[in-house]
Formats: sequence, C-alpha cells, structure tokens
Amino acid sequence: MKLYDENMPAPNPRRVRMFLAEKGLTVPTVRVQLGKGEHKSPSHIARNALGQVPVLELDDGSTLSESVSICRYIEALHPEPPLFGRTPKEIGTIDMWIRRVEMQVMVPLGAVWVNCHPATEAYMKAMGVKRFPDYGEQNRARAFNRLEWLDSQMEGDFIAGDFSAADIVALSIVDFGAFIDIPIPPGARRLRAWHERVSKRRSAKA
Ligand SMILES: N[C@@H](CCC(=O)N[C@@H](CS)C(=O)NCC(=O)O)C(=O)O
Repeated sequence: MKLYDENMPAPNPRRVRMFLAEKGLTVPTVRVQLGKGEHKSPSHIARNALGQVPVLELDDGSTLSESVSICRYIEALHPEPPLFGRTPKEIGTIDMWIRRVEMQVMVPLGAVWVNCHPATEAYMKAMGVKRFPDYGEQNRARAFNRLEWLDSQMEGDFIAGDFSAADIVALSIVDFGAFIDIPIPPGARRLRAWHERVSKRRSAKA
C-alpha cells in the first residue's frame, strides 16, 4: 500500500494518517504538493479523477479515494482496535456523527475557504473558478453556529461514545477551522475540553 498524502493544514489526508497511527500501522507515503498543483497532474488524476488527496494505492495497483472510505478499508483489514464501532448501534451512531460533522461543520468551513480566504484567491483564479465573497462570509457565521451546535450535542468524552473515527474526522475539521480563523467559539466549553483531550493523543501528531 502507498498513501498519496499532503501535509497540514490539509484536513482530509490527516484523517488517514491519524487512523493508521491509532491502528499502529505505517504505510509508505508520497507527498502531493497542492501548492504546486501536483494534485491536478495527469498522473494524479489517473489515481483520483477528482484530483484530490488522500489516495490509497493498493498492492494490486488499484486506488481508493475519500478519506473516510480509505479508513473503512483499513478497518476491514485491521479490525482492532475498532474505530467504526462493533455493535450495530455503535456502527450507526459513529456513521451518523461522521456525516454530521462533515455536512454541518465542514461544508460551511469549505465555503469560507474557497470563497473568501486570502490563501485560495490565486488558486481559484488559476482554476478559473469565480469566488463569491458574500456567500463565504455568510458561511463564516454558519460555521460558528454549527460549532456551537456541536458543543451543545457533546454528552461524553468523545463525539460518539468511545474514541472513534468520528473524533478523527471532527479533529481534522475543527483544526482546519482554527487555521482559517474560525476557532472553537469562546462559550463552547465541552467542545474545547474534547479538543484538548483528543489533541493529546499521539495520533494527533501524525
Ligand atoms: N471528500 C474528500 C475530500 C478530499 C479533499 O477535498 N482533499 C483536499 C485536500 S484536504 C484536496 O485535495 N483539495 C484540492 C481540490 O479539491 O482540488 C475526502 O474526504 O477525501
């Protein structure tokens, strides 16, 4: 196996690195530098038609994309420790929270990133994609609101019961939010405590 990867602050490849670290696995990695447009090169498009990272190349030469799908593949090969749940209820609950953090929190953060963050201005222009700064700003407010909502939903130490893939996905998103100046809101005490707890894990450095 080989992981086509990119360094922080890219949130999606980080999920796979963290997942592998939690499983105690290492795989060779190849850096695909987004800043240099390497993800849109013909060789990378051949790996992932969307021209994104992460991509996992399997030993038979075929490829898998989508960070959560790659993690599921790894879990199927290496079930211990289970990070997508063991019982039907755990499996459903973890899946629900992965979808919620991606759709409720990551979607507005992504809209800020591509529409009004200075770091993507030149890139979007080079890609020929028009930016809508007002839309981006609306999503900034939405992202703060969704982080507050996530805080209101926190019941225990982790997002979905025991530590799971939902925490890995959420950490990648919350840290990306901080990188684009959308930090955990001041009143979100439970989310902040969760963030401190999860950030202390060795895998968070992966
Ligand atoms: N849903 C995908 C998203 C992948 C994604 O957006 N990756 C970013 C890096 S964090 C990327 O490659 N962006 C470049 C682009 O979309 O052109 C996943 O979970 O892997």
